[in-house]
Order: sequence, then structure tokens, then C-alpha cells
Amino acid sequence: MSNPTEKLPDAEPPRELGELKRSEPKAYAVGSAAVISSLAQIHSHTNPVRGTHALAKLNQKGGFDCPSCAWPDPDGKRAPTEFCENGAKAIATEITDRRVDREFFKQYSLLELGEKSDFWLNDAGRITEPFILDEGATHYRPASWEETFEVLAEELNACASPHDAIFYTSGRASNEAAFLYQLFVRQFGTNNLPDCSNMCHESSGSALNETIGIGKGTVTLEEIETTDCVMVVGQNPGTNHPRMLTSLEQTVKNGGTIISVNPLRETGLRAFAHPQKISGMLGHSTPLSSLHLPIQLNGDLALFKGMIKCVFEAKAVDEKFIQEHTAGFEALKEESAQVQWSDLVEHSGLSEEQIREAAEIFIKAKEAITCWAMGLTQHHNSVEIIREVVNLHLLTGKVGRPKSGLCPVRGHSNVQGDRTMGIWEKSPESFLASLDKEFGFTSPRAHGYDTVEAIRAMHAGKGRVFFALGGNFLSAAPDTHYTAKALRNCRLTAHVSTKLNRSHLVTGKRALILPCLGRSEKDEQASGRQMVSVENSMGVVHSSQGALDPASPSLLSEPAIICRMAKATLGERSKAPWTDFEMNYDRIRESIERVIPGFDDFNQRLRQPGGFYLPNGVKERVFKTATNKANFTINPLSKIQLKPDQLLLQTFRSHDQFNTTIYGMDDRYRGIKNERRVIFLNPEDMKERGIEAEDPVDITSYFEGETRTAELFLAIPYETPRGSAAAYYPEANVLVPINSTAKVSQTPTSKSVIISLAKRS
Ligand SMILES: Nc1nc2c(c(=O)[nH]1)N[C@H]1C(S)=C(S)[C@@H](COP(=O)(O)OP(=O)(O)OC[C@H]3O[C@@H](n4cnc5c(=O)[nH]c(N)nc54)[C@H](O)[C@@H]3O)O[C@H]1N2
Ligand SMILES: Nc1nc2c(c(=O)[nH]1)N[C@H]1C(S)=C(S)[C@@H](COP(=O)(O)OP(=O)(O)OC[C@H]3O[C@@H](n4cnc5c(=O)[nH]c(N)nc54)[C@H](O)[C@@H]3O)O[C@H]1N2
Ligand SMILES: [Mo]
Repeated sequence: MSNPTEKLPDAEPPRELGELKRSEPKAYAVGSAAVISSLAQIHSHTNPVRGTHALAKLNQKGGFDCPSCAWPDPDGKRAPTEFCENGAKAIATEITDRRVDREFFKQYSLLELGEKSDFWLNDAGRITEPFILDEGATHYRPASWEETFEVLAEELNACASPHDAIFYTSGRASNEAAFLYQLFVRQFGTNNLPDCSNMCHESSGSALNETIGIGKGTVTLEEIETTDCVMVVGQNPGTNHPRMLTSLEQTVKNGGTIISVNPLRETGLRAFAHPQKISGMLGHSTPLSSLHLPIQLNGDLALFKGMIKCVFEAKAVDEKFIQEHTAGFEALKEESAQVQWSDLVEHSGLSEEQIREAAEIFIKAKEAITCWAMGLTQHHNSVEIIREVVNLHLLTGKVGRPKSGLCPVRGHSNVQGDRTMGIWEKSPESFLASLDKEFGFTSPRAHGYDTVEAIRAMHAGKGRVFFALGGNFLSAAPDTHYTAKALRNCRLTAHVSTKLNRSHLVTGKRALILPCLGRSEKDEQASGRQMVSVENSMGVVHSSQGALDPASPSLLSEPAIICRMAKATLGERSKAPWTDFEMNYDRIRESIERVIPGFDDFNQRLRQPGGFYLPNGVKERVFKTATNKANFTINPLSKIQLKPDQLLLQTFRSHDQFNTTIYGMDDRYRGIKNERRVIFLNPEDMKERGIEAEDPVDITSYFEGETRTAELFLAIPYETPRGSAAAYYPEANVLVPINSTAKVSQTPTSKSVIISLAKRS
């Protein structure tokens, strides 16, 4: 589908090709190429003094938290350079010397900006002051903060119902910002709090809450490094959590075995050359995974069912644990006996021997941890797949004891903390009651919209105001043109942002950009320099304090923006101490301590080097589920039916992007240079369709009788199972149908899109 309305900025990135160069996928990750790439990124954006200052504070105790992924920092001694290549890219893009200022918006109309690539938009620099797009205007114009908040309050208060406003959050917001934001939204009168988690680990949260009673992981960094077996399933840590490779190297050195389950032989899981060691710089690498299972897309449920069959066969069930701590065992045993190997082989694309080999390692290992990310969470049956991972661990008692457990590896650096702070469209009663008590009001109880429901509501004309605390909703969401229409139906779209992105171009009748401080920048308020807190993927809460001068004197911090928005919108309707909150973030933390369990002595413990762990009952085998036990579940196989010419497509990340922020046009480990419009294909699948390497193709997706087309991608022969294809997000998001979501979690099925290919003439 090309841009349906010619006079509006394009919702899709330009469909143009670069000068593709290809090489063999790399044999090992990191090493000197990563160090060179980090330094080059910093150098291209700022001067060496500012760059060095930033890197010296990154992930250090007393410094600031890396705004890239949620991988934890070591509890003990830290290396002087506790960051990775992609963390350096995230910092470079934030501390850049380039500016999106009033001159910039005078020069470029919205239509012109729509023709630019995502790389270009991000590369334009930091936004310097608030900007308003008036109704019918072709350009953004500068505005004062006062006017910005007036417009916001006017449009919000003109909503016939508070549920006509939607408040999105991306996972970079600090705990303090997130807590204030959900308070404001609930005092305004709605639970419409969709977040990026709805598109990310929602399936993990849904599966884990039901089965083990907490929606988070159960292991620590040290446990990963010292366990006997780590399964890395549906995750590409070499690119998306590079510091995880340092831990996996330790696992191997301590005698542990790594199994990788992935359609692709991702470089980061093959071998790792430590960038802080001379041997690593010279290219001496440690092999990581000793068993690679090239599973077909969406084949994991069958794999885990096969492993469970092997556990029964080997009589390796932990009967004592099952007896004392679980419910539903008999049903699982019965189901497992009935499952046929022929079905498991067909569904997984693996041989029975391969599945048995993985099971043997897992069973032999005294302790084992399973890590996963988007390769498991973004399918129609993701919740079932993850529940089956839990079944395997419960069956063998490999949960809730040292060095064994479950590890959903979180994406955005504070996405887990945001959920802890109440960014959830369906927060539990206990949280709401506690919030109400602290602030003397009654939160709405009706569930709000999640991300997909929010898009559908706006599409149907039921959203008046769309407000985003960070992120790039248009480009992150599925079904780009559908989402664009949804946003265009709003009266007002408003974004708290650091950098320009496509969501600023595809707007409501009016639009606002509220520019904020980044993580790396000093946050000065009336009571002095402030710090914020974040929670990493393993439940450690720690402080983050910026060290650099802000990109512009007109920026406000996220907490300050929320406080002022609340005062302007709610006025006398809110009794919360918004002015005090803005002046001193310790006051916010005092309220958090009273509202959310686990934050006792928050202000004091946050000032301890390294922070503190939140309580996690599962570690003591306390399961806060409906049965007060850990629950086995039954998860039937359901194969996606493909017609003979169809393939399954996953949409994933290149090495040069952070979600929708494009740092560069290369995907070094996969051997791709200068091009993002590529589709990775099995060579036999190409041959069958008469497609040669680098032929341009159009991709069409199919769902419930509808089709969607993404134009102009170059075909790349790649080592991937037959029938499993891959293309980059956000370019491929046009193909992801809005109604194709995971059962229970409603996560868009970005990793299993049914497609066919047409060669372009
Ligand atoms: N540098 C960088 N870091 C990031 C991000 C980034 O964009 N850039 N994004 C952050 C965010 S928000 C997140 S959520 C994480 C994402 O981290 P990942 O989940 O690693 O991200 P993806 O690129 O989506 O990779 C999915 C991986 O799963 C595999 N896969 C796909 N489908 C299947 C399947 O059906 N089964 C199995 N077994 N494997 C499958 C793919 O081949 C790929 O290796 O990273 C975070 N960190
Ligand atoms: N097809 C497909 N779609 C996907 C995925 C996929 O794998 N495939 N992955 C999904 C996943 S896992 C996720 S998490 C979502 C991500 O969705 P989002 O979180 O919405 O997207 P990001 O690209 O991370 O957001 C980037 C923008 O955040 C803003 N920003 C950066 N730093 C800050 C800051 O400190 N404060 C504020 N206020 N703003 C800041 C900048 O303006 C930048 O342009 O996308 C999802 N969409
Ligand atoms: Mo994510």
C-alpha cells in the first residue's frame, strides 16, 4: 500500500534503496570492531571531552543508567568501561551536538520531513524547545512552556469523558516520572495507560503471573554466570543485550553449557571476543553456545513439549517439589504421554535427536536457567509457549532455588520499573487502593486500553487526545497505515521527546512536542541536583544521575513536565503536592514508599552504591497465584497453516538501531551494509520462487481475508529454516495486521506474519 493520502506526511519510511554490500555473517561478536564502532559513533556526534565524560559515568555507581537495554550491572566491582557498543551508540545519539531548533522547523515543512529517512530524522539532533503545530499549519512553530501546557489542558479538559484521552509510555521513563504520570492519569479519570510493554514482554508477564505469581524474572546476574546450563531462546543478545555476552562467557568459563534456540545462527551466540581484554581485541574469542537448534519460526512450543516428554522418559521429575509446591501435575503428565513425536518434529522443524540432545543437557544440568525475549513473546500463542517453558522448569524443580529459574530479558532500560510504578491499563486493586489512600481520591476501576485497543479506539474516532511519554508510537505500533489514520483522527497528539521521529509528523489536528532532558543530563530543581531511579531486568532498583549540561536551557525534566501538566489540567481538582514533587524528587519517592511494597527506606537505600533488590517470593518458593502454588498448564499445539506459496516472516532488529531509532544502515554481524530494506530468506525458498540474490521483491501479508503490502525489499539468501523469513522493524510494520495479536496478552504477532513474495520487474 503506498501512502493513501498524498497531501499528508508519509507514515512509512521512504521506499528507496541504498548501495547494498554483503559479506558472510561474522563468526564472533564484539572484539575490536565493536570498540572502533563505539568510538566512531561518539566522535561523529560530539567532541572528545564531552564524549569521554559521558562514557566515564555510564553505568557506574553514582553515575547514570545506560538508556539502551535493561541488562543489569554487576553487583560488585565494576569495570571502568561498563557499557557496550550499542550503549555507546545510544549515548552518542543523546549527547549529539546537532539541534532541532526553530530554524530547523522554519526550514522544513511536515511534508518535507515525511520524505526523510528515519536515520535522517534521528540524526537531525536534539529538540531544543517546545513546538506547536496549529490546526491546518504546514510547519511546527516555537512556543513557550506556558502556552504548551495551556493547549494541553484545554484539549484534555474538552474531552466529554476522561476515557477519550490516551496516555502512552515508552520504557525509558524513570520510576519517579512513571509514578507521577500514572497518578496524574488516574486523577484525570482513566486507566488508559498503554505502554511499549504491550508490544514487548506482555506475553511473559501474562504467562508468569498466572503460573508462578509474579510477572518478572526470578534469577540474578551472578546465577546466570555460575549455573550449569543457560538456554537462550528467541533472543539476539549480541545486538540487543551485548553485556549479556560477558556473563555468558563467564558461564562457559565456569563450566556451564549454553543452548541457543533460534531460526538464525546469531553471531552473538556463536562466540565472543571480550573488548576489555587484549586477547579479545586481537580476535581471540570464547565459543558460547555448544548446541544450536535452528528452530522454525513459532516452533518453540513443540520443542518444549518434546523436552518435557524426555523428562518423563528419563524419570527426571522432581517429585518432592511438585508435591509441595505445584498444582496441575497429573493433567500435564497425561497430555505429555499423548503428544506424538511426529507432530513435535513437524511443528518445530527440528529432528527428534536435536530435541533429545537439548533435553539431555537440561536434565543433566543440576541447575538451569532459560532466558528469552521477543522470539517467544510476539506470536499468536506466545503466552502458551512461555507457560510451557514454565512447565519444563516446574517439572524438574528448576525454579526458586539458587542458579535455577526463569529470565525474561527485558528490553527498554526501565520498562520493568514503569510497570512496578503502575503504568498498566489493568493495575490490580491492591495497587489502586493504596494509591487512593495516599492521595485521598478514588482511581477509576474500569480497565483502560492497551496499545492495540488504543489504536482501534482512535481509529473508530473514540480518542480525542493522544499523549506519549517518550517513544515513537506510530513506527513501533503494528499496521503503520491503520495506526496513522488512528492518530490523525485525534484532536491533539502530544509527545514528550528528546529526538525527532515519525510520530511527530503523523499527528492529530493539533500537535505538541515537549522536549525533555535525557538520562545523561544534569537535572537541577529548586532543592538542588536531582537523581532518579530505575529497575533493571533482574529486579534491582538503583539510582541514575545525569552528568552533562543539558542540550538546551529550555528543556524540562520528565517529572517537571508531568507536574506542570497536572497543575494546568487538574487545578483544584488535585490535592497532590505537584509543586513539592517537582522541587524535590525525594518527595516523590516518599509517596512511592507508602504506595508500593518493597520500597521501604527508599530514599536511603537508593543512595547505597548499586541500589537494592525488590522482594521476589519465587526465590523462596512462595507462589502468589490463584492456587497459592505454582501452576502447571496445558498448552495445545496450534500450527499456523501456510498455503504452498506462503512463508512466515519475523520482524526484528539490525545491529544499528534501537527500536525505531536508526543509528546507521549496517547490520555488521549479519554481513549487511548500507541497506535496511532487505528480507532474509532460505536459499531453497528463493529458488522455488525464481528469486535470485538481491532481486527486489514486494512482500504481501495475509490475515483474515485482508492483505497488506510492503514494497521494495532486496532478497538475501541466508541460513534460516525453510519457510522462515526475516525483515527489519519498523520498515516491515506495514505488514503486521492490527487484529493479529497473541491470545491473553494482545501483543501484536510481529514474529509470525504470513507472507508471500512477488518479484518486481
Ligand atoms: N541495540 C539495541 N538494543 C536493544 C533494542 C534495540 O533495538 N537495539 N531493543 C530493546 C528492546 S525494547 C527489546 S524488547 C529487546 C529485544 O531483544 P531481542 O528479542 O533479541 O530482539 P529482536 O531483534 O526482535 O530478536 C529476536 C530474536 O529472536 C529470534 N526469533 C524470532 N522468532 C523466533 C521464534 O519463533 N523462535 C525462536 N526460538 N527464536 C525466534 C530472532 O531470530 C532473533 O534472534 O532489546 C532491547 N535492546
Ligand atoms: N514489527 C515490530 N514492531 C515492534 C517490535 C518488533 O520486534 N517488531 N518491537 C516492539 C517492542 S519490543 C517495543 S519495546 C516497542 C518500542 O516502542 P517505543 O518505546 O515507542 O519506541 P522507541 O523507538 O524505543 O522510541 C524512540 C523515541 O523515544 C524518544 N526518547 C528517547 N529517549 C528519551 C527520553 O529519555 N525521554 C523521552 N521522553 N523520550 C525519549 C525519542 O524521541 C525517540 O525517537 O516497539 C515494538 N514494535
Ligand atoms: Mo521491547
